[in-house]
Amino acid sequence: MASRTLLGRMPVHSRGTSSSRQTMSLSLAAGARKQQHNHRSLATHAPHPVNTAGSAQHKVLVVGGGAAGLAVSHQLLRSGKFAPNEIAIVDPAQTHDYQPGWTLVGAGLKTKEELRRPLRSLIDNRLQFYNDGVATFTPQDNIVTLRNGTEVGYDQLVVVPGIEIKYNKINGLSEALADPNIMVSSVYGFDTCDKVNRTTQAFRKGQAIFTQPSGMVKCAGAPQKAMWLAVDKWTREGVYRPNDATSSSPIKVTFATALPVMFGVPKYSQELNKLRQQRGVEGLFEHDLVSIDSANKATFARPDGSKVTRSFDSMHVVPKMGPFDFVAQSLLANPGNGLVDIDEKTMRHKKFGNVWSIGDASNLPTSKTAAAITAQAPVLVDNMMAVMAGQEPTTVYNGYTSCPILTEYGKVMLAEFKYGGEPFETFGRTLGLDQSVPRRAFYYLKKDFFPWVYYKAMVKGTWAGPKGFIR
Ligand code: UQ1
Repeated sequence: MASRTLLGRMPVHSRGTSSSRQTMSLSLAAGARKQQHNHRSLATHAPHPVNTAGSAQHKVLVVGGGAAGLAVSHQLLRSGKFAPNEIAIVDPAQTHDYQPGWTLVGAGLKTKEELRRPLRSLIDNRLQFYNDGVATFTPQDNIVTLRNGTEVGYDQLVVVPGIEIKYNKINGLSEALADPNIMVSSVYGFDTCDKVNRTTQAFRKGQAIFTQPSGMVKCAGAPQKAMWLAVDKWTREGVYRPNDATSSSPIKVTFATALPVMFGVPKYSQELNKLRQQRGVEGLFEHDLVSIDSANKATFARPDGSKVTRSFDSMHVVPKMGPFDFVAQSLLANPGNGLVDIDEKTMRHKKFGNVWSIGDASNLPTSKTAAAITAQAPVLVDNMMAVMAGQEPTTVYNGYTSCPILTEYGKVMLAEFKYGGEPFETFGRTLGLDQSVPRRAFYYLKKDFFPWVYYKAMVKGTWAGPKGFIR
């Protein structure tokens, strides 16, 4: 990324009033109903049971108003090829969170409120917004049925609802998180990310455990970011002594991960394991938290089927995650993992040629991060536009993803890699830096620049990550 692209060139965004938005969407909804009628009368076989709560038709229907949904919708809109309301977004949420910032909330560096926006405020007036969830996909008929019964037809479908945090897959976790007197917290939710900071502040003595589960997670580095920041704080305050961690240190720290290594990419994993050893942190590898038995006891499953119970006084837990049921139980899902089954190069569904996905909900074999979406969204948009124009999808995604790993207050290791766990470093290519070395400049990228550029440009469709600003 040329540094020039980081400067200026901020998009000027004009918005209609909310009343003009309403009038427009009402008149278009009426037009859309007519189209929908035509669409249905052309059907050659009996459709699935119809709830006649309403219907509509769009050129592009985007399921999900998260990082991926907003980036894709606005990039499509900016192509200039769509009339108002030809693109629609479906999402039941009232709010949108900059989730990569939740580790910073856990560290006391930001408030969760400053990372949150009303979702509606992030959606251009020229996009139709269905503020509702999806009940079912019927891709053989090009229909998405909303929870309120509305049937929405589409030419192209983008499925980007993210993945669900499944708190109840670890026994006792929901109860422990909800109880302010139990020292269990998690940066993985809006409700609990600030409890992480309160817990870290209050903890002065005893055994701290930081967990990482088996199975899919978003941002595989976050489990240890939470740990490195707490370790740094406790060290500065004199309650953790890294060089004497097993004997006289008031606090002892354990990283209990279901993985056999610190991180999935060998280059960064090696450096992180060195940090772990230097900092006196016990590594419990292949330990998968399955239950919180009491305020002080936790049980882990081992690969051989055995169980290990450990005492803790404070614990940071990363819950299990997985696809939403409405995705996993649909024809769009990969039968193995329940994620949207797309081609790893083009983002196009393997069976339904007018269905697309990226981000956490997709089965792309790369790490699930907002940074990955910066690279995936333009590929999806290019290829979908090609298909809409009757051409073949030829733009290819190389698997780019990134994980800015906070290793202490003031330093970040900027892991960037592509398919195959191969490092693909922006500042390695441009400046010759080794990004496995934690640096102050990367810390400011993570803490200040990325949150800024996210709301300023990425959700508006004008940011392509390492490629800089796009029109
Ligand atoms: C990025 O663009 C981005 O989005 C705003 C992030 O925040 C979630 C990131 O963590 C990263 C690494 C990028 C990639 C951009 C550069 C300049 C490396």
